[in-house]
Amino acid sequence: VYEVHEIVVQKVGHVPVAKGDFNHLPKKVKTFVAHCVQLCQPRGIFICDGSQEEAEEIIHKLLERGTLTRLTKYKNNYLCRTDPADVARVESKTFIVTKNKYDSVPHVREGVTGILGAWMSPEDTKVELDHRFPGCMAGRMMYIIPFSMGPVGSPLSKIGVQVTDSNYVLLCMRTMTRVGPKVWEVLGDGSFVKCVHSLGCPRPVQRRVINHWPCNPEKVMITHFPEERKIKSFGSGYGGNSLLGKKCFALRIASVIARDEGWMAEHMLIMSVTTPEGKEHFLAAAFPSACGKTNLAMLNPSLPGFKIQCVGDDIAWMRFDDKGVLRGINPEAGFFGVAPGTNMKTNPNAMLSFQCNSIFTNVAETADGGYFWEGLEDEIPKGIGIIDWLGNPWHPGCPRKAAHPNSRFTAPASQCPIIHPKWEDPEGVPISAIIFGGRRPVGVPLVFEAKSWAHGVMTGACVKSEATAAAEHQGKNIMHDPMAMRPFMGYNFGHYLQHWLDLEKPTRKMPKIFHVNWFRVDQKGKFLWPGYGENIRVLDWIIRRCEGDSSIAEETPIGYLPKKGTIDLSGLDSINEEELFSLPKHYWLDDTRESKRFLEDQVGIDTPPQIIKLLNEQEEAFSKY
Ligand code: SAT
Ligand code: MN
Repeated sequence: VYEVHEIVVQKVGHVPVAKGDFNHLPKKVKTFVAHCVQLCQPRGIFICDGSQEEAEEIIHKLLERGTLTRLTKYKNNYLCRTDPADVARVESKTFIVTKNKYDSVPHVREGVTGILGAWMSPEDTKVELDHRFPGCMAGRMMYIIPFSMGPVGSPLSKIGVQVTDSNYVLLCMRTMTRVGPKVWEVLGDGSFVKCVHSLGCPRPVQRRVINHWPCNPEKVMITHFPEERKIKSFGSGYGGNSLLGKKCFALRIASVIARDEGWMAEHMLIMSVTTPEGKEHFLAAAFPSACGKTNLAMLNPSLPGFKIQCVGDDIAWMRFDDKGVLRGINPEAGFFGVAPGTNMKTNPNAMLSFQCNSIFTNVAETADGGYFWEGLEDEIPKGIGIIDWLGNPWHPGCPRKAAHPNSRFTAPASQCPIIHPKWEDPEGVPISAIIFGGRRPVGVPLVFEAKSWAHGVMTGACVKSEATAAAEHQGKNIMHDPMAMRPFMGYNFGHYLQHWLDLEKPTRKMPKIFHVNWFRVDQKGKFLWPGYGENIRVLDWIIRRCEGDSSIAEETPIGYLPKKGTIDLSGLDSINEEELFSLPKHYWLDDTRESKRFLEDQVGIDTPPQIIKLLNEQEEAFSKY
């Protein structure tokens, strides 16, 4: 309920303010909003206050229109089916815009297509955006969302303001970030990241709206202006394309801010492990999208006496404090996790996080008003009717997938039963180790430890993984995904590697760096490692290394590997340790040369010489291995 006189009196240009008080916004925000209004021509302006009533109002509207369906089995859970043409991040239409091309992307070898970010010139971008944004919100409400990445007011946090014409996006932003008037207070005259998002579907619509999900797949374009700390995203309402606080701000723009200010914005979970002796360690881990970060962050340990707590499942902002300790925060406030595969066995803590107040996008629905996806077969009533993510009847054994492989749950992090009591600590938590990983069916052992910080940076630069459904890529090919940041780089990847190398200082306690691979298979294609809760056995070894146990590791050309018998395998049968930890000489010779070629092709003269030197040493070591 808003005051009637405001509707009548307050206008920005010709556009009425439907909710909120425009005059009380910080000056820079007013200028920004006025510019967006003039450009996008919405029918009204809705200044969000983050309140519960506001959420109810938005949910009501979305239910009425049919974008959301209530999942009656739970309290305040909703299902959303998107246009099937808008289901994942669109990497091919994602650009970084800077005056100088090589601020954004490395010197790629002639004739090779760069994969570490795509640059567009300011001139070309202007032409593209001028074809899209003018009048793009006609007939739609423009929501103004003040949000904080990280606890509101924390010295490690940053503020953004997103305008969007999607109330689904507003609803998700409320879960994924911290939205509310307190943000205006903290912001004051300060600067903020400007986030402009439109579905690209002005009314009257030109394109048939499918599933009550307006979007414009043919014209999707996601542009980042790191120099202006600005993001403009058009045409998609899904995930990383539209929740601009997430990958666009917290990774692409923040990595540039981090470079300038001497910290790190990374695609990493943060978790704590408390050992049976009661010692707690915080770990940060980077895996490509849809490789099990959420599962690891909320691991349910199979070994007795261990306790896991979750700080974040996707993004870490980390900074060395004045004592030289690396401190990390989770800039997000919610989980946007992959649904398929999640069940009470693989990730009970995630399951318990989304029993209420959550949104499920592109999952299937059971006849009793529950969610369903691949992996929940044993957790739904036998024989119950199922409607798939496209709205068609579905039954077990049906060749089609019930849920889209990139279907997601959006849940408040505070609802996670093992959320760490310090997850909102403005100081962040001290990071003991950084872990890289990917889906590597052959050659790569379960775990190894880098020989030094620089060697760990090289290890991160060589991360590869099987493609997943998180973006538009097809098939199961192995893709390079250095530092798990390939789709999220905000600046020249060579400069980024140099930034990592430069973080090492004698006064700093550099975290140890590890690489893990839960996905190695045997000759028959069977996984060699059970994964999930059993991964605690690997974390246990990692922690003992962090505590300085030198008796459990032996040096190899790729780093330190566990000595035989030093990973606790008690209670597990038929683990083929030999195969799980083998370092096939020819595989690694090829792999090392391939990694070098990758850097030569993709990063060229921007590659820090130290990284090449370490790879040369590795190659030489394997040739004698
Ligand atoms: O769509 S998102 O980018 O938010 C999810 C992911 O790919 O990790
Ligand atoms: Mn991610």
